[in-house]
Amino acid sequence: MIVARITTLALSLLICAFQVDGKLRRFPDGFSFGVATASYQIEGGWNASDKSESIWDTFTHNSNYKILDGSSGDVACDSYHLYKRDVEMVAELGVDFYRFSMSWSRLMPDGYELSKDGVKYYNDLINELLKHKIQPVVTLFHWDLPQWLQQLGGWSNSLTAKHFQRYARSAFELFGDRVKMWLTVNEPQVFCLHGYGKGLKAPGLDMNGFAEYLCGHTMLKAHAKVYHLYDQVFKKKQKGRVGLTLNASWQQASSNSSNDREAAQRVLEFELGWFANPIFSKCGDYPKIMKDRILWKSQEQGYTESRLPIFTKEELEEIKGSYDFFGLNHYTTRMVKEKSNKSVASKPSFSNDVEVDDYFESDWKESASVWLRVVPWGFQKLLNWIKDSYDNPEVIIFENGFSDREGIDDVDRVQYYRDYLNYLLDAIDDGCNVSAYTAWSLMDNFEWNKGYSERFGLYYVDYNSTIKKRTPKASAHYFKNIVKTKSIEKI
Ligand code: GBH
Repeated sequence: MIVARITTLALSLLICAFQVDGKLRRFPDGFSFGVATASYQIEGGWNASDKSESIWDTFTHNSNYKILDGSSGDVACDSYHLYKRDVEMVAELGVDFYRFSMSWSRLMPDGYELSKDGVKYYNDLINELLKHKIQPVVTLFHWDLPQWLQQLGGWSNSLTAKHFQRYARSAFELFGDRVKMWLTVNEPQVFCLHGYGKGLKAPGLDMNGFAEYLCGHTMLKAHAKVYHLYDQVFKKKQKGRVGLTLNASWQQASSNSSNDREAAQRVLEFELGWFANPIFSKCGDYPKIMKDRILWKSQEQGYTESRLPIFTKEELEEIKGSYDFFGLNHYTTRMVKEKSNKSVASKPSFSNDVEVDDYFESDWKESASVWLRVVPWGFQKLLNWIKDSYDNPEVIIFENGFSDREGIDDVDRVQYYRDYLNYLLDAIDDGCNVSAYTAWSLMDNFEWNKGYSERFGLYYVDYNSTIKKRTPKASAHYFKNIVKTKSIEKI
């Protein structure tokens, strides 16, 4: 331990020395920094007080589904009890805001009545943050849907949008005097595709080619309803902002041929455009390429209608423009080329609807996650694509980070942040309107299907200790310095 401490110290001194020598680049005035977590990944207390079960409780407790290390978020980082230590860490980092999510089933166990203890927990957390002058940024839905709602079809039932609105209204009423930034949903594309299409994540439905589109349809409607609710009822008094955060990798065409470039564009439209186009584009609605392809494939497969649902005119209008900023989660890049032997699959699927071949370049540095390679230049390209596709909206980065299996000497994470933040600054130089940056994650936590085997934290969590001891890694010292100086060494 002592040796580890000394190495960290040496490492942070080295980082500082490097910064003094190297050329420094400054972040724009007013640029802010934060760190992020999500309820199911850190809280534990899965059955504390009157909390009801969420789909992640059900999913992890059912051995038919696979969490790599057989673990669950039952205890996780125990933030339900240790939130004061979490806030202390956020304060140590000196960041402007802390992005966390609320557990719907903790706050409103049956969807109607509030839980006293649930309300108290989030009040305590918010007040503790404000005591340290840290702004709370709240995600209302980061994947842990109440199980009773799943019983009714979850996000494939459009009535879930109404339930979501009721939950959001309570959150605004309870906490809106102190919370000034709200995210309705986190990464609807991943949630719907993995949870309803591929069956990899909770609720574990593998109704590929259908249910992910139903899920996304309801989520877009739910997001817009909550946006307008805030806008009409709360905004004037509470003066906060509402948006959502979308995931996107950069998709690099493997050649300059029009086939490969179209293939890369298609993936961007299916991954990011699926949710961004209805909200952020001038015309609204799903991207044309999605509507055309899914209709065409559906017909070829013998369906009378498209497997992609259709919005009414009113819905389109309600969804279009339902944002105060563009939230983005970004980690990595893929190479894309046109599929060599295209075919209409008899069994529909999202990936057959997109239909490309993709791969990583072999010299892209690996992380602990198979899906995450270090490709910092992709960040700049993606931000420019967003600028050009959606008329240069204000972008807030709500997640960016690196996974390893290391302890506190996380040199690769330090490098990842250094390189990605440099390309972020390049994007700002290109004219991209990025106003804030959030590191994922404050600390190691329950990494969904990978359990505790992959670590994303700036703080190391010792899961074997009863107090789930948190220790700053080299990257925490490094990030703290960036926040403090508002600058970073040029690479
Ligand atoms: C985010 O998703 C989540 O918002 C956050 O909760 C999570 O902890 C963090 O990233 C790190 O993963 O199983 O090989 O098919 C990031 C986007 C998309 C990354 C789905 C993992 C699964 C790839 N995620 N992807 S695979």
